[in-house]
Amino acid sequence: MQELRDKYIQAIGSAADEAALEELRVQAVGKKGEISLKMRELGKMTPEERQTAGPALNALKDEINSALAAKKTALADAALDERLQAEWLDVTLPGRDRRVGSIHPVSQVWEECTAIFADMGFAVAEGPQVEDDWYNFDALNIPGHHPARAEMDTFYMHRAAGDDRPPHVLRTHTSPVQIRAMQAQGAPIRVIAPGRVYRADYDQTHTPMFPQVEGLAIDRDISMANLKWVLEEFFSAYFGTKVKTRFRASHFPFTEPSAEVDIQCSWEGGTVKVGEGDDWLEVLGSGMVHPKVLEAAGVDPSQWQGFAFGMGIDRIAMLKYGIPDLRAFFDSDLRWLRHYGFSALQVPTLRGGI
Ligand code: 2NL
Repeated sequence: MQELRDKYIQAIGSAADEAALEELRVQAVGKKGEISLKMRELGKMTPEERQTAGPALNALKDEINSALAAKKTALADAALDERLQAEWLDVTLPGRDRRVGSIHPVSQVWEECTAIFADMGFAVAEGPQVEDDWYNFDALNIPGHHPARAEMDTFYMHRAAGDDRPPHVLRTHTSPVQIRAMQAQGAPIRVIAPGRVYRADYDQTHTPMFPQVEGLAIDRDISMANLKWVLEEFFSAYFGTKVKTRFRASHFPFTEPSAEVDIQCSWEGGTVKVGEGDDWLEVLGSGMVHPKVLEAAGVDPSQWQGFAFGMGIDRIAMLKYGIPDLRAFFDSDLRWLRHYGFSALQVPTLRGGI
């Protein structure tokens, strides 16, 4: 009996896990376990033998059962301790740095413009940034000898010796996109062409790449009056307040007549406010598309007419968000973006609201 006890107490003490413990329980006190079998043998004993063996077996059974229960608790505690060791968390550690990013203000303004013009029925057209000089100049009524070609400070692509294809340029405006759109879909057409344009010009107010949006509406009887309405509607939606426009006669080779467009503003304490006051700020060029341009794009000028306009996006982004220096757009430091109130989670919405 003592041997039996020692065997089980020792085995229970060194059981590695609950499964081993269960196996021991079955072996010792299970229905066909060693102790149960011994209890069954009590019947064959003499009353005297039974009197000592009975209580001893019962006591052994109790002892083993409580050893099993104690070991089970010890195993569970050990398992919990192990988890607590492995899964601890130091809540006093500083948080991990989050990567921060933001949609560039120019991209946001592009989105805003796209949304506002979309409301007025304009689709977005896109095209190559490296253009054939026919699309960038000739189709726009700017022939080879025209001073505008020189004025535009064009970047020409390198040509290998013997390559006699027509010159390619970095587009100086997004007008070629609209020429391509007219060739592809003909008239009537209403598109805007947002995109990067390039001119070899670099100083306080010019960067060699700048973002532009051009617009084009061609139909049977589109007029300058429609142009004025579309632009006032656009600026009012973009700045979130009624904005008057002023047209001044101008000249572009691709429009006739041509007009420079100013928006109403006030100048006070060195800051510009759009949509109030008696001052004017030049923001875009526009006009009625020249018949030669329509013809070059495959649109019959005796049947169709319309307006076009072009504006720099950096200018109107600076005006809306109070950014004083063009160079901020090319800064990779996010602090200035935060300073002007741009954050990663702000997404442009319709009608100029942020
Ligand atoms: C400016 C002036 C302008 C256009 C762009 C245009 C496009 C086609 C036909 C005719 Cl396809 N015109 N675009 C017209 C007038 C002015 O831009 O100062 N932009 C910054």
